[in-house]
Formats: sequence, structure tokens, C-alpha cells
Amino acid sequence: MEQITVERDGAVSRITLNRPDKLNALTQVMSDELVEAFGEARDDDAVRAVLLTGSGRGFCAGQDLTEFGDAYRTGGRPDIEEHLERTYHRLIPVMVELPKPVVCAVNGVAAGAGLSLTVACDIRVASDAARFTQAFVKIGLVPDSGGTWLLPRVVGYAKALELSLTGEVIDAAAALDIGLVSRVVPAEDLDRASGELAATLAALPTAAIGEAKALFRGSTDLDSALRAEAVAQARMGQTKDHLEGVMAFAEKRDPRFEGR
Ligand code: LHQ
Repeated sequence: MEQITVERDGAVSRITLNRPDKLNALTQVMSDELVEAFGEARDDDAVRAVLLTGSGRGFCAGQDLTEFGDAYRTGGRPDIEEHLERTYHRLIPVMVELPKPVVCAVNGVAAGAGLSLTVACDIRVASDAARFTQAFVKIGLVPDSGGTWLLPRVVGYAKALELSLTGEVIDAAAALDIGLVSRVVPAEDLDRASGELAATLAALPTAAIGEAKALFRGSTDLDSALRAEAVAQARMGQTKDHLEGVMAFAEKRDPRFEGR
């Protein structure tokens, strides 16, 4: 990998965006590498949680705007639709649909597609140095990379629209206030706090977590939600982890889940 690093810590795969001098702005290479890393995390049974973070002072400044420099400089325009299909249309689904928990440790600024990356994760823990901006409007664009679907589901329609129409930069405290992040910690505690959360999630029944994510994602109306819950619950009722959970409760001991 050239622009990300992937490390294993027990059952947690830690993926770090690694272009610190450019605030980890997204390139085609970085997007391809992230698709590969999330695909490997999905396919490796020993991985039971993913932690996504950025190196240096930024989390991710969104699309690397210099990547299309030549097209603009020569009076042309990049084929943005084709670019989106090659990058975020592959990356965001592999993150959102990962049947394992994904923690985002937001270490610094998250802008444009960088903010979309944070909301494609399941739980966000922010450093007090984090900032968030739907930067798209500042360059005459609309939110992409799944932002129009993901952000309203996290912060609600009105706040998502307000952030997207204004491009306002908000700090970590404001992000906590609107529910964009679950927790804010001092910068020096971010690694520990997010690592502990990922490890805790990795020790839980992974199959049930994957199913719960799919149910929340797919829920549209009560009737179909009840039906989908029943089908998934019947499947979960057959898992080793369900039996272990029930037995541990009866025997008044801590459960040992295997993710199966
Ligand atoms: C960057 C970037 C960046 C390259 C900072 N690219 N170098 C899809 C399809 C097609 C086209 C476009 O977009 C998309 C999706 C999108 O994501 S659109 C949104 C793209 N992102 C932005 O518009 C954000 C641009 N960046 C900023 O507004 C600021 O840099 C933020 C608010 C993120 C951070 O501000 P500061 O903390 O003041 O840092 P800085 O501006 O000084 O940046 C540090 C360096 O990083 C600097 O490089 P240099 O060589 O001068 O030190 C920046 O040029 C570079 N950088 N963002 N997106």
C-alpha cells in the first residue's frame, strides 16, 4: 500500500490514511487501496472490527483537488461522473456494507468526501482538534460520495441540509452537539479511546452486529422491518454466539464470543 497503512491489533484492523502533508486528501490510488483494505477486512474471519483514522493533523480533506489540475488548467473539465463511479461508488458501499463494526477515529479536519468517509463508519470518536465541513458548495459542487444519503441519517435532514448549503466549518464540540460524533476526547487520548472501543466491539457477536447493520440500513417501513428482523433473528438464533450468550447469562459468567 502506498497511501494508507493497514495494521492488525488482535481482531481489529487499523486502517490509516497516510498523506499527512495533504491532510490525507483522497486520490484514485488511496480510494483503490481503501477498497482493497476493507475487502480484506470483510473476507478475513479473524478481523472482527475495523478502525479508520488519519495520520498527521488532518483526517481527510476530501477529493485531492490537484488530481484534476491538468484538465482545469488546459481549459477542459474532468469527467466527474466517471471519476465518482471509479472511486466513491466502489469505496462507500464496501465500508457501509461491511458486516463488522467500523469505528472512525476523527483525528483532524474532515472535509467533503472526507466527511462522507466518517459517516460511512458506524461510530465516530473525535479528537478535540477535529473539524467538519461539507466543503462541496465552496467549490460549486453538490455533496457526493454518499453524503446525501448518509449525513441525514446521522444528523437529521435539517442539519445535513444546513451544513451542505453553507459549507460551514464546525468544531468537535458542535459535531457532538448535533450527534455527528458520539464522543470527543483530548487529542492525546484519541488512539487509546478509539482502540478500546474497537477492541470492545471486536469481542462481541460479530454476526449479530453485521445483521443489525443490514437491518438498520434496509429499514423503510414497519411491516417490512418486522419481517426482516424475524428472518435475521431466526438466523442469529442458530449461531454459536447466541447459545454462548444465553449459557453465560444462566451460569452467571462472562461470555466468550467467537464471532460465529
Ligand atoms: C489539499 C486539499 C485537497 C489537495 C488541503 N486537495 N490538497 C468529487 C469529484 C470531483 C471533484 C471534486 O470533488 C469531489 C469530492 C470532494 O471531496 S469535493 C471537496 C474537496 N475538498 C475541499 O474542497 C477541501 C479543500 N481544503 C480546505 O478547504 C482546507 O484545506 C481545509 C478546511 C480542509 C483545511 O484547512 P487548513 O487546516 O487551513 O489547511 P490548508 O488549507 O493549509 O491545507 C494544508 C495542505 O493540504 C495544503 O498544502 P500545502 O502544500 O499548501 O501545504 C493544501 O493545499 C492541502 N490540501 N485540502 N482537497
